[in-house]
Order: sequence, then structure tokens, then C-alpha cells
Amino acid sequence: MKYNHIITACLLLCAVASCDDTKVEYVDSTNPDGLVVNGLENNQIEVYTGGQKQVEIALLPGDKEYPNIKDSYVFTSSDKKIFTVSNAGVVTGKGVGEGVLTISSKLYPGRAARVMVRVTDEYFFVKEILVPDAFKNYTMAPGASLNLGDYISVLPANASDKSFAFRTTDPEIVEVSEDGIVKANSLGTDTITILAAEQGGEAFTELIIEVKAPTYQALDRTEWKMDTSIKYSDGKNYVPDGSTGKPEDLLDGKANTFLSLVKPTKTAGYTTGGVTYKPEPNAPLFFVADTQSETTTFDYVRFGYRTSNTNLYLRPYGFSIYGSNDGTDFELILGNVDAQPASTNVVFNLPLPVSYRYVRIVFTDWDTKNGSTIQLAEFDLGNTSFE
Ligand SMILES: [Ca+2]
Repeated sequence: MKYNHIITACLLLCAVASCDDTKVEYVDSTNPDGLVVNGLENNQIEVYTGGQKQVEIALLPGDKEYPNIKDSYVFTSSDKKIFTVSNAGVVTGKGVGEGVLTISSKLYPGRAARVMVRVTDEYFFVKEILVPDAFKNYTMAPGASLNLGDYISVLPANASDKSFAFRTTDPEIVEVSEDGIVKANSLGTDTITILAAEQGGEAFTELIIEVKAPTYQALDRTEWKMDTSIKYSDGKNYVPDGSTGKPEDLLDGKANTFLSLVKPTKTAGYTTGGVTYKPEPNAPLFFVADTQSETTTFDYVRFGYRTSNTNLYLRPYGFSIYGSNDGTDFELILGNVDAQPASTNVVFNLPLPVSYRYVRIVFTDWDTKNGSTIQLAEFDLGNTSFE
């Protein structure tokens, strides 16, 4: 065997040596060397979720003409949750992330390319900030507040970042929180600027806020009918306290007569005059005024607190205002208002005038440790004029 190998090697050497005299002719291959996707940077396709990109394929080397082999590629997505690809080479973004697109030729097996596909969420800048006209030239009373965030909308509606920044020219007149809560501090005129907070966005809008001394005109309450959310075991819709405690006592102009209701957290109830007045622990606690007219328009609510007992634990800490015209379906007018129990007389300004026949005040916060009842001496509605 060894000898055979040696003989073969000698023959081969002889043959190579004799070739030196032969000229070899090289002929270009008619087959492409490879394929590539045109128009990419860093061999990467970028597409938004929901967006599409057509893959354009070129054969290598690029200066040659090859037979038309369109529709003879196989396209494969490494992760169909990230992107899909059609038989015609259309990539569709499905989910944020990265995947690999593999393209191979059917006619020339072995000619293949891999491309990174990067899918991102499309970013839509805010083009316009919209605020109702009523707030573009808006007048407030000192101490009044307004939650601008409730009223701002943007175009396009599908903007990627709907957060805002708020600026005020003179915080001593009007201050505005990061959340867009405007508070009138002192008389004067101020400009609030609302900016789209996103980086690179240029949209903004300006509001002129005037802070003026208010005059409050209360509505006539003589025809109002009052009720509450509860009927106790003796049929009363209030807790009697001597000759007072009734919801009607909210309307008599006297600070020493008042509505009294047992706190829902006082589950044992409150006993007076031999009767135990038990709350309904999970039911809302409210009183409601039927003003007898759907055209009752008001832009403020006023509370008067008892002057004959100034313990704060007998007063509401927070409440919400609702309105209705049928007495059944109530709409929220203003939610979770600070009841300012340390005051005697408090006006709660509404952002805009509203019209309702029925007005419901729901108590939302109170002292849960001390005191059995929530009491309120006076309630009225009215309208504000300025200057
Ligand atoms: Ca009263």
C-alpha cells in the first residue's frame, strides 16, 4: 500500500509540472455570488408597529445582469410576534422588539441573506393643544381653583405623549401645579401657558386669567324641597337634635340649625331620645335639593357651618357635587372637594356655570374617630359676578 501511494504522488507531480506550458482560460459564472437587501443602513430594517416595508433585493455582484428571478425567494421571520413577512417580501411590524429576516433564493440554493428587523412604536407629536373657549379668557375669585387637566385635549388624538407642562407669568397672582391645578391667589391678570411636555414637541397654548373680587348672588331657596339618602327606623331622614337636625334646616338662614346624619363609619349607630339611628355602612351619604326648576343655573355652592358647636369632627371634610334633571340619574359636577371644615362660611366655585333641577351633595370624607354625626348648618347655590 505504501508503495502505491508513493507512485501516485510521483505521477501527480509529473502532471503538474507538464501543465506549466498550458494557458488556462477563466469564464465568469452566470450564477450570482450572493444576494443583498438594498437601501439599508447597518443591515437593519426599521418599521413601526402596524407599519410595512417592502424588501428590495439585489443580486451580487451588483454590476451584473441576472435572469429575472422575482418571486423566487423564500422570506422567513424569526419571530412572528415581532414582524411577519409576506411571500412578496413585505415586512409588517407586529410588536416592539427585534427579529431576524432570512431571505434565500429558490433558484440558487445557498444564496441567502440575513437582515435585522427592528420594530418600534410610532411616535406622534402633539400638533395642537385644545382648551374650551370659556377658559381662554377666564375670571376667577381669589382663593378659587380650577383643574385645567380636566379640560385639555390634543390633536392628533392618538398623540404618543399627552402630558403637559404649565407655566405662569406671576405665581403671586395665579399659581399652577404640575398637574394643572390653577389657584387664584390675588387680584390681577396672569397668563398661563400650557406646553406639550414631550421632547421635541412645539405645541403650546396660552390662557389669560383675571383674578377679580367676586360678588355672590344666592338663589331664592323658598320653593326648594329637601331630602337625604337615608330613612332611619323611626321614618326620619335625619337625626333629631332638639328642634333641629332636619335637611330643611339647611335653608333657614340660621347658623345654629343644621342637618344631622350619622356617619356611615359609625356602625353601632347613634342613640338619642331613646332611638338608635343606624347608618347604612356602604351606602352613599348625601342630601339633595329639588330646586323645582330645570333652569336653575349656578356657578357656586356655599356651606355654612354651625356656630353653636365648632368641633371640626362634626363637619364634613370632603364632598362631591352632582346634578340631575329627573332626580334619578345624577352627573358629577365637581368631585372630592375639600370641605374646608375650619371655616364658617365657604364658597366653592365651580369651573363653569351649570343648570340642574336637582343638586346632590355626597359626603366623601369625615373624621372617623370622633363624633357620631356629620352636621351642616346652611347650604345654598348662586351665581358670581365680578368687579
Ligand atoms: Ca340653618
